[in-house]
Order: sequence, then structure tokens, then C-alpha cells
Amino acid sequence: MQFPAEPFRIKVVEPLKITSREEREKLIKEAGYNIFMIPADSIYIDLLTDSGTSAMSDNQWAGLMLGDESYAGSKNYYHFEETVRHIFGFKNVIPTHQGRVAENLLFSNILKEGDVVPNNIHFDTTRANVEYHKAQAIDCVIDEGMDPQNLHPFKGNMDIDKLEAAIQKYGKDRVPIILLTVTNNSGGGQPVSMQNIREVSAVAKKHGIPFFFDACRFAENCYFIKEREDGYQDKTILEIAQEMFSYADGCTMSAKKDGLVNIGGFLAMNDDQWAQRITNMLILIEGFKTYGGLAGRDLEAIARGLKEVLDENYLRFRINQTRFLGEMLDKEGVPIVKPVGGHAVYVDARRFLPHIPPEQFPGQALVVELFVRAGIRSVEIGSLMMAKKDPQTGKMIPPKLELVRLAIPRRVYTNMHMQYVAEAIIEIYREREKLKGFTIEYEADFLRHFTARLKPIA
Ligand code: P61
Repeated sequence: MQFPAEPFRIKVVEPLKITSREEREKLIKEAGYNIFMIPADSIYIDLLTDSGTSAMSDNQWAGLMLGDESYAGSKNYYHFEETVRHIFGFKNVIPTHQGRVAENLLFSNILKEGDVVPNNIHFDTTRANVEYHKAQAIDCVIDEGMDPQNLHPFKGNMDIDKLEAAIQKYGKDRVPIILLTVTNNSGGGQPVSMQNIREVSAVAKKHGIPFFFDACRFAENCYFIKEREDGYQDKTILEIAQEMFSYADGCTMSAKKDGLVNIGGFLAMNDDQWAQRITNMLILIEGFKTYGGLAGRDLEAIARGLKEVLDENYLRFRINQTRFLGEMLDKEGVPIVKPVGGHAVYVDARRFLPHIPPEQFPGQALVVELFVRAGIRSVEIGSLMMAKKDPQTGKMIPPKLELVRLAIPRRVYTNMHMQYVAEAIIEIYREREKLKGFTIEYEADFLRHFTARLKPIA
């Protein structure tokens, strides 16, 4: 294992609170066994998400002081626009305050009832936004991408036959867009190859269907292409990104991931008519087109973050830190999704806790135990987050995978923190038979995992 030493040093520190087991037991009970309801300052290591949790660089913080808070035409907007155009290559750049607004604006303008949207795997906000518009979100990832053990180097790839079959089945007029999520978050943070991107693009062109990226973790995807795909070893990350986006018509982006900022996002696209309609709606719900719900200083931080994320030394550390955590777990037999993805290690809760059925949320059982035992916050990506309901019987239809995600914030935790996390999980693994499942006491209609209240099964 190559030890991934940090390519930065620490200038500012944020003390972490250490709580007792008794305190944590009380906290999780009061939270209805829902990890989203725990006050963050009671958490020792927070691996809930890599979204909006990055540490900004000194250069980004300096950029905040250059924020131009003019209502219209802020100079930071122009810097942001120029940076996005340079990397992503799309003509129109529309700022939003985070990724899901970009999704909502896009879908509000192009989806109608009965439409179908293929993707490798839709992330939950994307799926929810598609379904909110009474359209159907279809996952077309390759079969290997659903097998936690399969070592395919690009498990985020779209299955071209599944994509073609979906277009044949519903007719191209009912498929207003094809999406591709890089890296594929819901499938384990797995990359998509350039070859596959070209193939998806060709299918889209053949049928005259616009092709968009969900680009949240584009730089991590580019690093994997450089590492694993023939012909890309000597290219820069910027060159790889530029090629990748050249095959598409636009993208949605949550800058809270590879933008290395705490808030922000955008929509970018070549089509002027779509851009105009979306901009008009942006003005209705987010703000003027040169700030889209963000402050000028936020736009500056994104512009600088998007340049920093292309640094190969940073990406090498980033990808290897995640891999380092995964390898420590794998060595001790903890079942994880392999190969390890870009932004997170995904524990396979179905194999970790085979005695807890999906209806009793094995992933959530592990999430709760990890908090109670070690003060670590992770997130369930399984039946609690992703299950569907059978419209006839009302019975839960579990997703194929029951995962627990350990998402690693960018530039925030040291490798020693990763070792602490690994040791806690390995300890739980050795005593896994003791863990019990949960039932739901309250759930909302959409995105229930955020607010659900649960009860342990005695
Ligand atoms: C995450 F628990 N992801 O992974 P926004 N596309 C993709 C994402 O990963 C994504 C968005 C769009 C989050 C945050 C999150 O139930 C949850 O800027 C591939 O968050 O609006 C976000 O971008 C949306 C965590 C979202 C959750 C929803 O942690």
C-alpha cells in the first residue's frame, strides 16, 4: 500500500468534541436513530458527506475578500463563468446555490409527465427531481456496477444495450435527456471511462437526444481515467476534463464536491433556448443570472476551487486516502464495494449484517453502532434512502445494494483519522452478530431518510 501523504500543511485548526458513549446513546435516541438529526458538534469524525464539507485553501479564503457583491455583473461572476467555460467548454453558465436547484431548473424546463430519463444510476436528489415532474428515472449502469465484488475498473459505465433498449421501449420523444453521473455516487463512487462517455454520446447523437453530465465529481473521474484508461497517462487532468465534456451538451454541477467549496453549483449548456428559459426561471426562484442565489465571494471561491481540484498532486492524495481507508478494512475481511471509489468507502451492509433483513435496515444498524461506539457519522445508502413502495401492496421493494457510505471530506481529515475509523469498523465487524435492526416510526413522502424517526427492534 502506498502511504498517501498529505500535499498540504495545516494552518488553521478546528477542535473536535469528544463525547462519552452514554452521551452518544442519549443523543441518538433523541434523534430517532436518524443520524441527520444529531447536532454536528457532537460528532468526532463526520463522514456523512463529502458535499459542502471541503476545507478551502488559503487562496480561496483570500478570494473571499475580493467578493464583489454588486447585484448585477459582479466581477466574480465573470471569473467564475470564464473558469467554467475553460474547463467544461459549455457556452451558457448559470449559477445556482447548489446542485439540486440546477437539476430542478433543468427538469422543470424539459420534462413532462410520462417522460423517461436514463442515467448510469440517478443520485437520490436527481431521482426525486425527475419523479417530482412525474417522469421516470431509469438506471442503466453495467451489471458489474451492481456487484460489490466485481473489480471492473469503470463500474460507473452505462450499459449501452440497456440505454438503447430504454430508448426503443419508450420512444425517443419520451426521452428528453440522457444523463451520466461522474463519478457514479449511488453505485459506490465508481468512475465512467472516456470510451463509455464516447459511446453514450454517440447514442444520444444518433437519436437526437441531449446528453448532460451530472458533473459533481468530474475531477475524481478524470483522475481514474488517467490512472486506468489507455492513452490518458500523459494527459493533464484539465485535458481529460475538456475532452470528457466535449462529448456532451451540458451539465449540472454541485460545486460542493469537486468545486472545493461549502456552497454553490451551476448548470452549463450549449443550447441558447434552453439557457434562456432556465435563466428566466432562475430569476424567479434564485436571483439574477450573475449570482443565482450565491454571494459574489462564493462565486470567487468556486472559480478558484475548480482550478485547484485539477491539481494532480491533490487528486493523487485524495483518491489514495480513500483507497487507504478501504484497504485497511478489506485486509481485515470487512465487506466493502471494490474497487474503492473516489470520494467514499462503501461498506456492504448486506454481507456485513446478513442476519438483518432489508426491511429492518441493516445499513442503518451499522450507522447507529458506528456513532454510538466511536462518534463517527456515516450514512445509509440502502433501503432507508432508496427503497420503493409497491403501489398495489404498499410493501417495501428494497434496492439491490444495502450500503453504508463513509464519505471523506476533501482536505479535512488526516490519515490518522482514517486509521481510527478503520479500527472502529473492524471492532464492530468482530461483534457484528450483536447488532439489531430498526423499524420506521415516521416517514415523509419524499427523501424520507432526512427526517425519518426509527425504533430499534428489541
Ligand atoms: C452527497 F445524504 N450529493 O453525496 P446538492 N448529484 C450527485 C450528488 O452526489 C449530489 C447532488 C447531485 C450529496 C449531498 C446529499 O440524501 C442526500 O448540491 C451525484 O447537494 O444539491 C449530492 O447536489 C445534489 C447527501 C444529498 C444526502 C442528498 O452526500
